Parts: sequence; structure tokens; C-alpha cells
Amino acid sequence: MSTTHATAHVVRIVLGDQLNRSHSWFRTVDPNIVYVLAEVRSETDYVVHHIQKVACLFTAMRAFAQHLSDKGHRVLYQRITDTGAVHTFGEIIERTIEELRPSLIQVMEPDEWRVDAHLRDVASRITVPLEVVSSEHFMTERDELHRMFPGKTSWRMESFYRKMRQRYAILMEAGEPYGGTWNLDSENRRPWTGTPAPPRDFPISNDLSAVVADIRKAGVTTMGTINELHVAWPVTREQALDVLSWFIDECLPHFGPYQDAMTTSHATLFHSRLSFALNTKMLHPHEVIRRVEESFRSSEQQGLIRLSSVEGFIRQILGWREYVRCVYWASMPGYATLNVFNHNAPLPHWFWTGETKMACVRDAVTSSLNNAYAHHIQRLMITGNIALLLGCNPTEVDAWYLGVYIDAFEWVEMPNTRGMSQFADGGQMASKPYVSSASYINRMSDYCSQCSYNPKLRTGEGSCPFTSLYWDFFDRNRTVLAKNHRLGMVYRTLDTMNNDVRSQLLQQAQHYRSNADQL
Ligand code: FAD
Ligand code: DLZ
Ligand code: SF4
Repeated sequence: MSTTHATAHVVRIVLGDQLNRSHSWFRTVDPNIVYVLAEVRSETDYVVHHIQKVACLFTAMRAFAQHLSDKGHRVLYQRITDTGAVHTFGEIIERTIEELRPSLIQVMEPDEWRVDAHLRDVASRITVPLEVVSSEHFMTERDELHRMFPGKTSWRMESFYRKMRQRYAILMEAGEPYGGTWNLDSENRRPWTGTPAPPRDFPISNDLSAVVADIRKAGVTTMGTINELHVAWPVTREQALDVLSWFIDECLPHFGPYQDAMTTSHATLFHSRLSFALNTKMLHPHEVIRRVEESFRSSEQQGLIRLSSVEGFIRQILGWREYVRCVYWASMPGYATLNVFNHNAPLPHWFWTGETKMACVRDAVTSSLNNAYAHHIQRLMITGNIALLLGCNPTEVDAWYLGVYIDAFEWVEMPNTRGMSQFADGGQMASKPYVSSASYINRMSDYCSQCSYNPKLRTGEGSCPFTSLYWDFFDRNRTVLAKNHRLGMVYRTLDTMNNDVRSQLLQQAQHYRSNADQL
């Protein structure tokens, strides 16, 4: 890579999650423009990240810089171990100004409020103008919700999603949703009992030992484990495209019905594992959606791929992914402090070790620590569920999710965690809290048959913690939740419960909450 110190007219900073080869910046090669990428401690240390996340991100950044250099662009790349390395984006910019004397600094709009605020602060201090351009990645603008729903302060994903389908003519026919229905979520709730067969081998295995050595040498604190010779995440666009093809061939036909299924025998089942490639912008959401829709339409005659799978998958990307980003930008920075239930319990130690007797939590946490991954329903209905039922502090919950997952960047992590999963925003995103007792987990997984607890027991020795904690959660949060019309049935059941039964449930829950570390 070029490290020339000749001057440059323009310096363009590329952040670690902006690895978009198709960005208009890269269309022409100009010797007056220098691209800067940097491994910096401000980003490795704002939370304790999973080792796979840092290793994959650095590898993807290095590969991207090499790609730009191969195309003839001038590139400056700072490795975390470089002598004299500086460790904030501001210092990188200041040093670059000193060395290259540019007349303009450009950045693509960052996706996190924290970095956005930092860059605004830097812009106010430096003498060279700092210009922010679009990352050309998302299918909406940051302030989309205000334009889509003027005057509203809470927004539902479903109306957003329908507008997006219409705007981009995705799964539409003559102005109507393809097949006559917008949302086939009700068809996406089958448990998996061994058939259909799980997908064949994932196409990616990377040797990341060199970059892991750099991370360790630099003394970055990380969590989780890594088999550094075989890391199964895409780190280049080519690899990301291979994962997309693998997903379409191996997983998409079954994605819909088994989207919410959980099993100890397969960590990812029919999920795509595309989130890291999407969030680092190696793939564009529209191209993923297009490929999936095209493969559906071309297989339609043979009926290989169900509409519920295609619609379910597209809804995640065109709907949820864009929607949470818009919620983030419409609600920050205040969103990061919301805690409607005043939950303040610490996160139990087993979030960091997986050492719990609850088989469902053990599987979801162990997968998270070993793979930097858990699929959506594990994040929402296992780890998120137990954290909410135990009354954990949403800031601690946020930090765990932001660190542990390969795909975690605050713009997508926080609305999902603090909003959807912890309901800390009081219902800005979700119409009711996503909590469940043992019966849901037992129906959707094979966990309970392998557990020390009994999903059928509500109280007493060996009773499933989820069940007593579920009733306790609604009982103690009555003032916030009782008026929610979607919870009428829950409160009617609680109120007509035999007094002895209710107090035993609440006592059991109190016992579990006081001994959360021992669960
Ligand atoms: P698939 O199930 O194959 O879905 C396809 C794609 O749809 C994903 O790659 C992702 O880009 C998108 N998607 C699906 N659900 C969501 C969603 N709720 N919000 C945004 N995009 C979605 N996703 C992240 O990318 N980063 C996070 O930090 C993150 N944190 C989460 C925290 C919690 C508590 C919950 C409940 C969900 C979180 N999600 C997050 C959403 C979702 O769980 C992951 O996107 C998904 O598990 C990634 O795996 P996959 O690529 O195999 O997804
Ligand atoms: C997540 C992350 C990490 C761990 N390290 C770096 C880094 O060293 N350099 C960098 O440019 N980006 C990194 N990132 C991604 C940034 O945190 C991300 O670009 C911002 O938070 C904006 O979303
Ligand atoms: Fe989880 Fe309860 Fe089932 Fe055990 S019995 S796996 S704790 S839901």
C-alpha cells in the first residue's frame, strides 16, 4: 500500500464499517486524493468486543485498503501495532492534515451517533473544511421517519415496510403485494425437529492468525473465543457474494417456516449469516434483496422457494434493518438512556461464561461466545427475554450485545436491544414486551428436554425460571403496562389467579432474582 507523504488536495477517511467498493468515491482514480483507513483504540475500546469481531473487521479493512491500492488509488493505512500509531479518528485527521496538507477532508456519514459527534467536534477544531457525504449504502435517509410519518413520535415497522415495498417495487405486482398479502409472519413459526436437513457446508474459512497476533500484541481486551485458523465470516466482497449464493441455494427455501426455530444441534440453521457483510457495507441491501427476489421469481415455476421465505427474508432487510436505523437517528442521543422500568440489576456472570443450568440460555450464550453469533430469536426470546425478566440494567444489556456480536454496531444493536428486546423505550418500537414463559421456548426449541429445569413446573424445586419470572415481570411493572390493550389477557389471567398460586409464583421469582448468578 502506498504510504507516500507527497501532498494531496483531498483526504478521504474510510471508517471500518464503510467497505463499500461501489461507492462513487472509488469510480475514478485521482492522484490528488488520498484514502485513509486506520485501526484505532477509540474503536476497539469503546466496549469490550468479541475477538472474532475485531479480527474480522481489521482483516476486512486491510483487504479493502489493498483492493483500493490495487486499483491505483493512493491509500494510507494505520495498523494498530504501527510505531507512533494514534488512536482516535480526530488524531488521524490532524496527523493527515499535517503530513499531506490537503484543502479538504471528506468522510462518509458515520452510522453511530458517538462517531458522528466526534467528527463534528473535530470539524469545529481543524482549519481545513470537513465535508460529510452519503455512505450510499442505505435505502432510506437518516431522517426518513419524520418525512414518512410527519408529526408522529412512535412508528410501527409494518407501515414503514409497506411504504418501502411500494417505493422500491419489491415483491409487488400491479401496485399490490405479490400473492395478495404484505406480511406472511404467521407462516414463519415452525419448530425444527431434524427435517428438512440443515444447510450444507458454509463456504468460508479464513486463517486470521496474523491479525489476531496484532490484536493481542496491541493489548486490546476482547471477549469470546476464536479458532484463528478457521474463522467462518466473509472478509471480502467476493467472500460475501459466496455467502449470499450459499444462502440462496442452501437456506432460503426453508428460511421462512423455520425462522423462529431453535435447536442445540445447529447454531445458525437456515439463517443467512450476512449481517457482518451487510453492516460493513461489503454488500448492498438492495443487491441482496434483488438477488433473493430474482431467485424466487425464477424458481417460481418449480415452486422451490416459498413466498413466505422470500417475503420473510426481504422484510428483515428492507423492513427491520432500515427501520431500526431510522429509529436510531430519530431518537438519539436520548435513546441511550431510556429505562422505562427503572431496571438496575447487574447482568449475571453467566452472560460472560455460558455457565448456567438453563439449557436455552446456555446454548444461546455459548453460541454467542464461540461464534460471535446467535440468531434473531435466540437474541430476542432467550438472552433478551431472561435479561428483561431479571430486571437487568439496559445499559449493561446494550454493552453486552454491542460487544459480543460480529454484526453489532450501535445504530442496529441499540434499537433492537434497548427498544425491541428490553422495551426500555416504553413501546416506541414494540407494541408489547417480548417476554415469554417456558411454554413458548419449549414449543419452538429442543432445549427443555436437555435442561435441569422443568418447563411444566411453575414453582418449587426445579421449576423453570422463565415461568415465575414472567408473571413477576407483569406484576411488578403493572403501572407501565396495565393500560396496554395487547396485554389485557395477561393482566386478566394474573388478576383472576388464585391468591396462593400468585404469591407462590412471585416468591419463586423473587428467589430466582435474588440468586440470578446461580440460575
Ligand atoms: P438473517 O436471519 O438471515 O436475516 C437476514 C438479514 O436481515 C440480517 O443479516 C440483517 O441484516 C437483517 N435483519 C434481520 N433482523 C433484523 C433486525 N431486527 N434488525 C436489523 N436487521 C435485521 N442485527 C445486527 O445486524 N446487528 C446487531 O447488533 C443486532 N443486535 C440485535 C440485538 C437483539 C436483542 C436482537 C433481538 C436482534 C439484533 N439484531 C442485530 C437483528 C438480528 O438478530 C441479526 O441481524 C441477525 O441475527 C443476523 O444474522 P443473519 O445475518 O443470519 O440474519
Ligand atoms: C467496530 C470497529 C472496531 C473494533 N475497530 C475499528 C477501527 O479500528 N477502525 C475503524 O475505522 N473502525 C473500527 N470499527 C468500526 C467503527 O466503530 C465504526 O465505523 C463506527 O462506529 C461507525 O459506525
Ligand atoms: Fe429454558 Fe426453562 Fe426450557 Fe430450561 S426449562 S430450557 S430454562 S425454558
